Amino acid sequence: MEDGYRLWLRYEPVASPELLAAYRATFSRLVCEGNSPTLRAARDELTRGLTGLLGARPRTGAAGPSPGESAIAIGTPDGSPLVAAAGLAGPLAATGDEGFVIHRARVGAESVTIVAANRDVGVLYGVFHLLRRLQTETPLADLETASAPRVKLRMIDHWDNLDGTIERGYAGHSLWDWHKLPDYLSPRYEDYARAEASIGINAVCLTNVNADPLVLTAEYLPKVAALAGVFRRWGIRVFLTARFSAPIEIGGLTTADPLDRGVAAWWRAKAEEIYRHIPDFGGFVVKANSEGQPGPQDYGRTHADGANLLADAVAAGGGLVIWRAFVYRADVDEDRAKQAYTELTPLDGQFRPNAVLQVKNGPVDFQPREPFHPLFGAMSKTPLFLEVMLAQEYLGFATHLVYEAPLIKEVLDADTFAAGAGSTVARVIDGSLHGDRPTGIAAVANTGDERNWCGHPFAQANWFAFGRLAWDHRLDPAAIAGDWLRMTFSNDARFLAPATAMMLGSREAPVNYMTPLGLHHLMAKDHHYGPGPWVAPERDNVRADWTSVYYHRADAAGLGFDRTVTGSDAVAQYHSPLRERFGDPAACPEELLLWFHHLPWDHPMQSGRTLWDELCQRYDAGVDFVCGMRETWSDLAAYVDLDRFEHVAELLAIQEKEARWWRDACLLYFQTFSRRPFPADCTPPQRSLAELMQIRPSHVPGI
Ligand code: BDP
Repeated sequence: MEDGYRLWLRYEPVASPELLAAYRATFSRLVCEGNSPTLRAARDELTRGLTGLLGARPRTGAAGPSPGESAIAIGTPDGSPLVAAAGLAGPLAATGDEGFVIHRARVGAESVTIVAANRDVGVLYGVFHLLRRLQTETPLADLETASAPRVKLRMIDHWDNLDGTIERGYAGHSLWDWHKLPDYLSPRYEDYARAEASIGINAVCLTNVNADPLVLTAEYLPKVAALAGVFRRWGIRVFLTARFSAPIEIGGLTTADPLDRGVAAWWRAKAEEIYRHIPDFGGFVVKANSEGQPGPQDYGRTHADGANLLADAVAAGGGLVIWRAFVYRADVDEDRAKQAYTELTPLDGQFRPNAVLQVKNGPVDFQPREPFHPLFGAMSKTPLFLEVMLAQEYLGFATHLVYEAPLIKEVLDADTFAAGAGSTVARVIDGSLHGDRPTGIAAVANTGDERNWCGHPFAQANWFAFGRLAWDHRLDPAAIAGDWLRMTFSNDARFLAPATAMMLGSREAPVNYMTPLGLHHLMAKDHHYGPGPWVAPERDNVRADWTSVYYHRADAAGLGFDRTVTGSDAVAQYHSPLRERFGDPAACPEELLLWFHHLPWDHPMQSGRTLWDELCQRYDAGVDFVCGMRETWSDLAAYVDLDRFEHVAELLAIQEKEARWWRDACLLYFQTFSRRPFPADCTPPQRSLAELMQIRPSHVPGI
């Protein structure tokens, strides 16, 4: 049964007879000189992959070739005489610690495909690359390549709690069985690490940003060390979240003041203890003074003081502190979208070299669409990592098919204009704009212990695409979708074209049926599932910046958040020419219009429609796209195994129902302000607003 457990690493037999014959002749013998745990993982993966793809296990050993056979050799010049003799010093020089070269060479009488790297982990990545190329039926002539990652830290952040729940997790419970660790090592840990390595992920933060200090205790560190021990051979370093008040909670101190010497000594000793357990410990991820978490401001200190305290503690071990820029305060009434910039930009230049700021893609919170975070253009002296979210907290959870690569690519390609045109977010985070520094990109995981890892079969594509973009942000979302579909389902062109089109359009669909034209934060309170445009401070007894009305500002005059100079002036946080472009309703991209402007209901749109009519049209377009996905998918039954076909079909039916729920709730609610009829071509809502406001789902996952 195809249950999705194998992800994109299925290694099904190559379907094309010609390619199969060519691959068989080329990869009949496997040579692996060297014997580290990582090299063994690479060798075993290649054996497994070739056996599945070619239907025969490659021969191993030093025996010479039989006529018509050729070999594949993997290794480093230091560990493998064969690789050293292949004369790859030139191309290898450009591939760094993690890159690789795949090259066809003659060695003596034999033609050998060589997967070479400077370090064993590069060999592992090269093997996965080669297997992907074979899975996607690449002609032999196109296999030659040299590749190196563009950012150093490619990280998955788990928001997993020690009790097994996952904050914003929609695919079951945590993969980490803390109770049975360190003695029982679930085989799934290895499968997880393999999957991460296959897409180039080299760092994993195990624990929730809303952190429990327990993970830093003597009871838990051996458990962490056991996981790190499994992950190490797959090139993965482990990070932990650090609760800022841990010195009080588990250290018995009376303060966590970052300038207190006792506190600094405590963190240093704690870091030393961690490094005794995990010599390659990556460092700490920290959420501080945000949404009720403790932090340096509790002692009148700055975020830099806090980050530097922890950075000094892990410096000796070669660790990093990843300080999250997702900070905003309950006691400040500045536009929430502005607060991180206001607080953090004055600190540029004050962070230790091993402290980085991790910035969400947009200034509010992983909404279906946001403009890029203005911090990316404003901290030239501080290394910035990009944080995106794979778990679909604001994208329909694991029930909606939403391919996120276009969203991630949109922010990577966004031009900050920090140093003139071409200063893209990608160039900020890969170090090419501001010079050598730690570089990285992180994603909030969408995995859990459900059999298929991510809940929705298509949610696996987001995990896959993130890894690929983290390795090379220039890749095209369509090409990544194509690879994933081929590896996960089928190489048949009749399947690939419609399925790729469906995936590519699936990002704009929730933007339209949830929050079109720059609207944002319209979801239900707390669990964030389903629409709640009516959520308001008094009505729901919640702070203003956690409500919908704070963000959409609907009134009789119009809709949207005025962030121009007449409003919160958030546009001023962007460089010219963006601040002028965003600040002018005639120049602002329509997809961000209501993010930056409060506009009359009859504001003329590019289509010639009024704002109200356009809003109705966009909500309808979102629903229509989901209906179209259902039709497309039903036409693809012949190419997909029944289990996964039906699973996706049923989830798409839920998605359609929920897209209608979003559209009807939002349009009926906004109509109470616009007081305009639905345009003739808009599908009239089936239920009343009162009825829709009554829907309060219980036990929603992931809180
Ligand atoms: C929000 C989530 C919340 C997280 C927070 C964060 O709703 O659960 O703790 O982000 O990133 O999206 O810290």
